[in-house]
Amino acid sequence: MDFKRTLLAVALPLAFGLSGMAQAEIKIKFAEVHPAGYPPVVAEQQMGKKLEEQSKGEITFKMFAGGVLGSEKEVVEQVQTNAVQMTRVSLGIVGPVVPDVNVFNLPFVFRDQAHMRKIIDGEIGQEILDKITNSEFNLVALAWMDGGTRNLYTKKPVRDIADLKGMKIRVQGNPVFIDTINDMGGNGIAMATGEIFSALQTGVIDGAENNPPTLLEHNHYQSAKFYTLTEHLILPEPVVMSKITWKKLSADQQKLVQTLAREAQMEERVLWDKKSAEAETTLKAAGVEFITLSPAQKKAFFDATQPVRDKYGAPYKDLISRIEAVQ
Ligand code: BDP
Repeated sequence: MDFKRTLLAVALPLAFGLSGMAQAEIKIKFAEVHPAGYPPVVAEQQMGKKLEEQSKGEITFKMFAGGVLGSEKEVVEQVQTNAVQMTRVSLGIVGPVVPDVNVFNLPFVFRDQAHMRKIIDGEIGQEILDKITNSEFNLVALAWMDGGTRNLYTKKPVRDIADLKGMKIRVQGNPVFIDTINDMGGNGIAMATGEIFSALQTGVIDGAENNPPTLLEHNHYQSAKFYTLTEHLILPEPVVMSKITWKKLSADQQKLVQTLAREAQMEERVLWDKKSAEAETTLKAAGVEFITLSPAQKKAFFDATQPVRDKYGAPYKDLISRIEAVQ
């Protein structure tokens, strides 16, 4: 037995342990597809800062924004294996794995953004988070980010639903969205967020659909100058943690993470409203035409997508009635 080595092995950790800074036990890498400065990114960073402070250094937090760790789908896979510990993900990506969440992915299921916020802040919002947590997904869903209202943006104007006929419109990889666009008369094509910019430029697609901050910050407006206010989707976005990390946390740490994620939910919407208004101004100044639909024209989009609500909403009739009942 090498006595000296044994002594070192015992003495070293002791020395480090006593030398001030406690070693962080939990390191959180947070992946975001959006760039720095984007509302959820800012709210998540604030959450991370509070987490580091309030856990007294037991937890560290680092943001990886701008899609550097991969597409949302790739990131979710990494969170499942704990290669990445946290992310915010669009419900579009979660739907194919946890079909219950598709209730929120149905076109026109929320009356407006205020209605959606009421739902995510209340018991239905918590139920849907729990569905994700209790699924085989290996994630713990902690809170919701507001992802605004999605509208169509295209290279040629869509002033009426008939104008959409045959247009190739990018959607997230979820059959609900493909059917939605197809039923509106377009041609839904699934691809990752990061591929949209060049697909628009090369003409692989004729348009896409998203909120004003994404249209601006992902530079899609450089090719798609017409923004038709269909308001067909209002998608909230869960903040999730790997179950592997979650189980490593003490009860107190779990509570802290949960509380701070919920605070981020409330903080983000203030940033969201500000950013949306700014994005609208900037987009208009850059030559994007915002096309408003008359109630009758908007209803045409609602009516066209009734089959989607019928098909995917059928197993969730009660839940949909409860959503509608929330004032
Ligand atoms: C944005 C969402 C983001 C999605 C993106 C998309 O915030 O999570 O990845 O849309 O459609 O609004 O790909």
